[in-house]
Amino acid sequence: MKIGIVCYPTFGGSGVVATELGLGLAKKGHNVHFITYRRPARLTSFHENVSYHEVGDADYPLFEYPPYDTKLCSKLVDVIKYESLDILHVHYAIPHATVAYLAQKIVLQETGKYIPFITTLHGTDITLVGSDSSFASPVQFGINRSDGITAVSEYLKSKTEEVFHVENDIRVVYNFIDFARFSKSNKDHFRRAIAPDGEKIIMHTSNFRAVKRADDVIRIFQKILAKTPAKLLMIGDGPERQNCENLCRSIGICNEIRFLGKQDAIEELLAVSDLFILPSGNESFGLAALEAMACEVPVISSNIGGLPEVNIQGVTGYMRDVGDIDGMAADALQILLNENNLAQFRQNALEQAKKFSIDNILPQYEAYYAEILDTVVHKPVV
Ligand code: GMT
Repeated sequence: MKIGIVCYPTFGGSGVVATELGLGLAKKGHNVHFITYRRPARLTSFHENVSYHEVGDADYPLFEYPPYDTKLCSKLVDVIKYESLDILHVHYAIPHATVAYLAQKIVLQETGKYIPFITTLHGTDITLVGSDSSFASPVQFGINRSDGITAVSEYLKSKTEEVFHVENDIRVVYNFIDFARFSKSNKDHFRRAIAPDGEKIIMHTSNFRAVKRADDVIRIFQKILAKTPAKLLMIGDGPERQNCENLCRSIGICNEIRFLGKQDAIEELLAVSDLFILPSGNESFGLAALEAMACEVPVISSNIGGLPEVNIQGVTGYMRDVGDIDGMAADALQILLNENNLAQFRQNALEQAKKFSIDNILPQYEAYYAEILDTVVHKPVV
């Protein structure tokens, strides 16, 4: 199949899922074309069957707000026509679903060919931004005009159906993990550098948006630190990072916390971590938690959104209500203070992560593409 993938190129979850999906499909012999405004963060080298089409700037003095949607649409039309795509898969509804619809209509008018598009809903496109009334109409329209819709958890499917009037079935296809990359490796030299006196290593990764509640991580860590020697790795960057740095300075625990910024090889840091904390105010799936579990790191998380579909209470970690810092700290200590307990949680985390192996999930996307292409053959073109 010739597949066009539209995504945000950032370190955020939707971009990671889109890129790993494209690379996985290319490995299986499909031709994959990534279309976005910057090289996707996880597309770091040459891959057979993979092309990248950059959407350029719409730079003209008249444009106080450069019309990215129009530039993207124009690039989509070009790639669909000249690379003879079979199907388009757009990740994150805003603005990709409506832009794909427009491109589809332009190509149909210019060539008579109907190219179906699938929209994958990732989370904040529905929960935060999509339900903001100023975005709602185009998002609902884009969802309903998609030839196929997927959501990354049962929670997100229900939430979308609750917030929008959805005319078609939404297929749940979970986030996935590639064990060829995410599995525990021996990085003892990292452990010695980070925690020279055998301290426990706790980790958080995110884009430091307010929804991630990264400041809760620091407060939970402060309580852990009161009971056992530990180090905290804060990975990623974003709007709340400075506040988090200020918080750890004001409570005087900076020597135990390292802000490492954006990192490419997260798996090497997970390899030396004992616990992962994700106290988000909302999370449609929680890919970061799955990556941790694949590397045998138990998870302390909130019990919100799709997290209960990933983190199993008392088995792979623990969950608490959003903002329950005391509860999360107590659960963390419950795991960390007993080596046998920690070993069991590590093993359980790995077993649970295996359910989301790329080998199980990628064929679900391939089957869905085939199903949509088949439907389109039998659908009257309008
Ligand atoms: O976590 C973010 O805010 C980034 C966001 C994105 O779309 O880039 O992530 C969302 O998509 C991920 C991949 O499907 C999910 O694993 C995350 O749970 C989801 N984030 C939220 O719902 C907050």
